[in-house]
Amino acid sequence: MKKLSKVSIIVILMFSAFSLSFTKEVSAGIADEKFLGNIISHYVPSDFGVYWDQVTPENSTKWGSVESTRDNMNWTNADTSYNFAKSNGYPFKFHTLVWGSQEPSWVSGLSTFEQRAELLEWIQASAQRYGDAEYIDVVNEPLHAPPSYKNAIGGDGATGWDWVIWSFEQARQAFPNAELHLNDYGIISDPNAAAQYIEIVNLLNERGLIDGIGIQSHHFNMNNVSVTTMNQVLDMLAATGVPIYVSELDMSGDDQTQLARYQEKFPVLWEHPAVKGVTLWGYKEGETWAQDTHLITSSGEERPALQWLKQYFSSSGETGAYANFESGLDGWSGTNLNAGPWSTDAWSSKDLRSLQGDINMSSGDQHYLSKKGHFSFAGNELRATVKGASWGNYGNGLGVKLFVKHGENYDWKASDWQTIRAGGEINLSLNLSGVHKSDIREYGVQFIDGSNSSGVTAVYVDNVYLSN
Ligand SMILES: [Ca+2]
Ligand SMILES: [Ca+2]
Repeated sequence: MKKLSKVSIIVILMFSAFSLSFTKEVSAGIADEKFLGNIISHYVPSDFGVYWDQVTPENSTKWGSVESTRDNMNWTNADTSYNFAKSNGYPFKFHTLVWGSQEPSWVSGLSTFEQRAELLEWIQASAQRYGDAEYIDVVNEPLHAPPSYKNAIGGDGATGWDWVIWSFEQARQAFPNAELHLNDYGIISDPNAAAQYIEIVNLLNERGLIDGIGIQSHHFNMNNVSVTTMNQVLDMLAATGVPIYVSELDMSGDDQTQLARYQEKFPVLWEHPAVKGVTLWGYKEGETWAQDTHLITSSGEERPALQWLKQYFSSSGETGAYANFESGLDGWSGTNLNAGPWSTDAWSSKDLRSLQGDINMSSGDQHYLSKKGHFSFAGNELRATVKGASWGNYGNGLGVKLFVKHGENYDWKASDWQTIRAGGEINLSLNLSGVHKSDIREYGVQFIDGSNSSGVTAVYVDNVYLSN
């Protein structure tokens, strides 16, 4: 077993109940130090621990919720979340100290002197009560919702973000044992916004004040974002060296639309090596903030996206690359295909389905079935089973190779050529020595058409996994 974080070890020691990420931490290398969390509102759902192993209060640790009347603190719902997290060994994120929305209505009318004093009271009272929180959202939405009292705590200043730096300095003193996060929306879908966000991250990082970059990743940013943009943004954020936390994930749609979105996009977030945890923003119908983002219906049924998520966590294997194509493309795509790719029941080497792409053969032409993104492999060998359909003219045979592209220069490593004839099937393996396994950019199967080949055939890939 790979090294586990302190939190993971505590979770393993304390629990016999299974949660998605608990299972993943025990059985799957890619999840060693990641959590899959959710929010708690005013009560703890009885099935929370079945699915989630990190807690963020939805509203109850916002300043306006706690201190709606000046100097009269109401911690009831915050305590519910915190006590549940602590008694179950789940990391707790305090959300949030400084934010221009949902601040107490009485703050904006105070003098700057009083604003600053009240904010310090709020930070210190929070730290006194929740000093053992693992994570603190120190400043929420700096790009979108600066607080009314911004000028009381440094304003823009010489750096342009003096008020954010001041907030993190206060938080570091008040919560010396917590990881301090910045949090905002509109990042995952917008490289320009990410670049602006990174300016703040770098100012904090130069001062040793930031431990995590929070990206909210709500449905209005996630539903239609491309995987290419997601990977671009994640790589930009990762280049700061500060870990990334997906902090408020939701995706909406009818059952099939939501499922497709989760299948395509969740693995991009989860499998990125810089992403250390994912928190979803609600899961029960009627209790999420936005329509059609729920994962469990009001009658208690798991929607397809949640069923898929469970399968993804239970089957993604020991090592970080796994595709069985039983419920979709598993994030794979095709290059130079005649049609596809799609999940098919026409052939399989494991379970019932595989990935199929149709290719038009012409001597020397190349085709690919692969997964692009940013991945971390824990195994020493990549394996897959490949088959060609019985139709089409294979000429002198279809060449097949397993390949990876790794590192920022997308260095190429591939297995030796194997050749298959029409209807042929073969197991491929690729030794990963010399490969930057924590920085995989693409992996899959390359097909090269044999001399004298012609016509359309189908190629299939199944049972992709890493082995030691
Ligand atoms: Ca006060
Ligand atoms: Ca399969």
